[in-house]
Amino acid sequence: MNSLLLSALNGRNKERPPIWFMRQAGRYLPEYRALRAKHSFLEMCHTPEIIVETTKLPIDLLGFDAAILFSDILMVPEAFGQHFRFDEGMGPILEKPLASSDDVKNLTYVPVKESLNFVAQGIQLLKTELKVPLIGFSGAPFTLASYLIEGKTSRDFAKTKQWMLKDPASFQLLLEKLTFAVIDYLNMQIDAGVQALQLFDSWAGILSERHFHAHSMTYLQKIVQGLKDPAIPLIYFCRGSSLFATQIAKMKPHAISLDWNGSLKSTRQKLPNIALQGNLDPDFLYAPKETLKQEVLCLLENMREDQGYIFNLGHGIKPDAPVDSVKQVIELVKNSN
Ligand code: 1CP
Repeated sequence: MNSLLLSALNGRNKERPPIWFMRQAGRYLPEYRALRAKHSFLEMCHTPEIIVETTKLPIDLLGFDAAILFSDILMVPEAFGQHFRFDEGMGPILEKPLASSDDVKNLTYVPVKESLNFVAQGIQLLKTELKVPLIGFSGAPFTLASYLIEGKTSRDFAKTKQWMLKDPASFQLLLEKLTFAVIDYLNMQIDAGVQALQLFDSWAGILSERHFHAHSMTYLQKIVQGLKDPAIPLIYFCRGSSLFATQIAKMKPHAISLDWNGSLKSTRQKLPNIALQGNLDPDFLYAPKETLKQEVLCLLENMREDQGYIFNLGHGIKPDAPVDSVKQVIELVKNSN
């Protein structure tokens, strides 16, 4: 069993850093696209055997040190009867986005063991097959709320922010309902056998510092406290994490996944006792080989002998990223001793 990730998450890795990429089980892989040609994205997320097959693709083909469960953050809304569609080239679409405080009051939660049991089944099957740790995940309440309100990908999150400012009570109720579901969902994944968890609060970085505390950190704290096994490490990610790292660390997740705006080295100087993950700009995967190499070596040098460092991108890999660049990065990290 490859245990580099778990050692690093516990700040005790004396070997080379482990490497995995956010969105590693996705469209940049021709083998993913071949599977996707046969099934809709939702069918893939809902079928335990396909969850297993897709999760394993980047491990078997490229040799990452950890697997992340193939699923989507927009499964949790299904537990409230809110089903997203994933149209080709459009991203997620919700038929009837939330529009009033009554819509929030009327959201009824069906426990994940009933509504999302296919995720637990996928994890149980994966456990018997993987030789690397399995990372489970959930979207964080703020980011899930923003999809439920906007109904789709947003550039400025205008509806979400306006709701948050105009009707803070129902916004808070929405975040509380989602927090309850997220805790239940992550605990189901722990029961099924994941060895680490990542919380994606992808869009919380649009908030001011005070609102980031109120609408993201408050709920991160509840989630950390609500997990049934504190030995299962939790990684927190948002765009903006390098700006908010000190605030995030106070909530005591095991690790912060950093975007590429800040430097790993200066974050480490401020925060000596938390694992750090990141933070290659995904656009470097399109750079000439030598440029990419210099950037990766620079990140590795800055974190040399750091016992709590995990190599990753600063955000998810894009659908058209060249596979050869991914292979090059993995090789550089694996030879970095
Ligand atoms: O058409 C297709 O084949 C679907 C493409 C796709 C894939 C492969 C989507 C739709 N989601 C996923 C998988 C996925 N999503 C994983 C799998 C595990 C992995 O390989 O990492 C994970 C962890 C996610 C998480 C996710 N979904 C996030 C958080 C991560 C991040 O990048 O910030 C978000 C914001 C989503 C929403 C979503 N789902 C799919 C898309 C294209 C999007 C993003 C849309 C947007 O930009 O708002």
